[in-house]
Amino acid sequence: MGKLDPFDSIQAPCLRTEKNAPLRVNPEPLGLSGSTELAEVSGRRQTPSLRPGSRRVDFIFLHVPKLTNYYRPINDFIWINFLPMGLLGLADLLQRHGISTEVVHTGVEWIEDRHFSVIDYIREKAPRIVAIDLHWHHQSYDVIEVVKKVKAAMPSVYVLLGGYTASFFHEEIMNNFDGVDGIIRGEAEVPILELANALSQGKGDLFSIPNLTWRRKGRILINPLSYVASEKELNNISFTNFPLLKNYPTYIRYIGQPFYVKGVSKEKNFWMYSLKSPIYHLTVGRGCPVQCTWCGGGRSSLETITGRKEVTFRSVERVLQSIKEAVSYGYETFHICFDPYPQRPQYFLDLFSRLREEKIKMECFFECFGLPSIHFIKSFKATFPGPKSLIALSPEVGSETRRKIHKGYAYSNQALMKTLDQMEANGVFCDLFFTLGVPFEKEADIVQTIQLQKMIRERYSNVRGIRTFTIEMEPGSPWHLDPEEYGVKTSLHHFMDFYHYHSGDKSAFSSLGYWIPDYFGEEKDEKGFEEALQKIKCRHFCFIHPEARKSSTPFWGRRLCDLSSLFWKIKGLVSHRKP
Ligand code: B12
Ligand code: SF4
Repeated sequence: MGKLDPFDSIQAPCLRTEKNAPLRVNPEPLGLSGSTELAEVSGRRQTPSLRPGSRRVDFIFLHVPKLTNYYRPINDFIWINFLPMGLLGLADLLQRHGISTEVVHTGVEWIEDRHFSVIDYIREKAPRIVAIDLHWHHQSYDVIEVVKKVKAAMPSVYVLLGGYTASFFHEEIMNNFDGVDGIIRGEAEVPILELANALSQGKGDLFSIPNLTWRRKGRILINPLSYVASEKELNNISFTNFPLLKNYPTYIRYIGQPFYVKGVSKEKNFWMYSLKSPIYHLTVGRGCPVQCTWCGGGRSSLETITGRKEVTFRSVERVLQSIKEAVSYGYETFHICFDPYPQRPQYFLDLFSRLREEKIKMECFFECFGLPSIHFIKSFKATFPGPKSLIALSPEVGSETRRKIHKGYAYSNQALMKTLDQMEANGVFCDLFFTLGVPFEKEADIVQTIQLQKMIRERYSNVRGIRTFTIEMEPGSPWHLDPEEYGVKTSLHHFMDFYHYHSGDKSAFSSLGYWIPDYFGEEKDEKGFEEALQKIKCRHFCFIHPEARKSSTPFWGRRLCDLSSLFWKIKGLVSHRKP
């Protein structure tokens, strides 16, 4: 810890006088990010047991998904079921430093026991800190409701939030919800450890804790955003201490999609809606060097939200170790959504070569941020020859002009075809992702997307799925920061807008949070825009398929949607007749 007189460090210009006005605290002069050493991690460890005879824990992480959602083909569902990929790393870090820690996923608990009370559970465990991730904006309402309940039941518990959405709206959240004691913005390893240590020592002054927004005598204080994990620190984090997560076998086996259909059992969710292979989200590194217009995690958004200015990779050996550990917990496929330099694949060539050397047999779902090189394609095939492995490409739209505006790593349709040819020639399966309803797009552009999809479907037998999703308004993305520049209208500016927006059963599959006034020329509001887009989506882009790995043509997709809807209606009638 730096030896700093905390009171010297308040920046004068930010000393606003009104109550609740935030104070910004000066950067720690000694270089804070190195002040707490993250202990070395070696191999797979057993979870240290709690104090003998004690059922207490010091620290509870809660993951609270959005519990109420509706979409016609799947009826009611739970959304945002994946933990933030860094969350188990935080829990493990605390546990390793002698702070007994547990992670509770309220969605998993709902699956296991419909009567589970998170408040009773926390009361029984009597932690000093309850930390809730508010990473995805969809969680906004549900997380705050849990905050209110925890604070009402246990006023002395320190309630902490973190994750991208909490980070972006930190000041507004603290101003509006007294129950939130602190928010760690951006990356949290060193800050969370320092905070947990400070609170356990009864320290009230938290000036030296990086990235923390906190309360002191009725004021909100904003410490500098000075901690971003270095390569060394990322290498010292263990992301696979699953036993810290309550009911982790259920998480590993049954949380295979961000959505979980409420009306059927976990086994049926697995068989009907998942990819039927437990999928591990592998942390390869952090950061993105480009900025897509819709993304709240591109270069400039990350700099604002987390202070990260560059891309950092974990070492190949550490990633390999995570993979081995994930396999030992029953994962069969790993998902990589980190591809900062698509045309410079050396890191992945090295990683794949080590996987081959170690004879690790897993499937891989790789989301390419641009187009993969031929070396990557060949190496991918050699490493993942299995039937479930694939490379996902996201051309997003058929129009090259629109693609160039919106996508960080844009490419021409010709380059896309060439890549698909190479993938087909090497026997690599592919999933394609598209969107519609983006700024500057016109109805005529949609025709280009339809034609491109049709051509790909006819030409490439290795393309297993073509899926089209609408995009949502993401906090901190370029459209969100400057909707006018993009000709977009939105009601989602502030945290409170997201909070109210997500208090109903709006579904991420059909609600966008914005509308574009001159897109069709007739629609006058968000609802009209969404309905018009949904009609086009159903008619030209429906992809639902009885086999979650595959996608249908729109004609068969619509038939399945009608059938599913009938199924839910009958199921509803039958269950209502039950005494
Ligand atoms: C990899 C990734 C995925 C992966 C893995 C997700 C996962 N399990 O975390 C997959 C593909 C599965 C995915 C899915 C989705 N994603 Co995503 N994803 C990303 C991506 C590309 C990288 C994320 C990353 O690097 N994380 C690493 C870091 C830094 O975060 P972290 O380690 O998990 O957490 C750190 C901090 O956030 C913080 N923290 C996290 N939790 C907590 C809790 C507490 C208490 C504290 C104190 C701190 C804290 O500390 C951690 C360690 O330092 C980002 C874009 C980007 N470049 O950032 C989008 C992004 C995060 N995803 C986004 C979205 C919208 C989604 C989906 C909703 C998309 C969809 N419609 O399906 C789903 C949601 C899935 C779910 N939860 O069920 C948005 C989120 C925007 C927002 N603010 O809401 C982003 C920003 C992209 C975008 N389009 O804008 N995603
Ligand atoms: S490539 Fe685009 S969508 Fe992907 S993380 Fe970077 S900015 Fe976001």
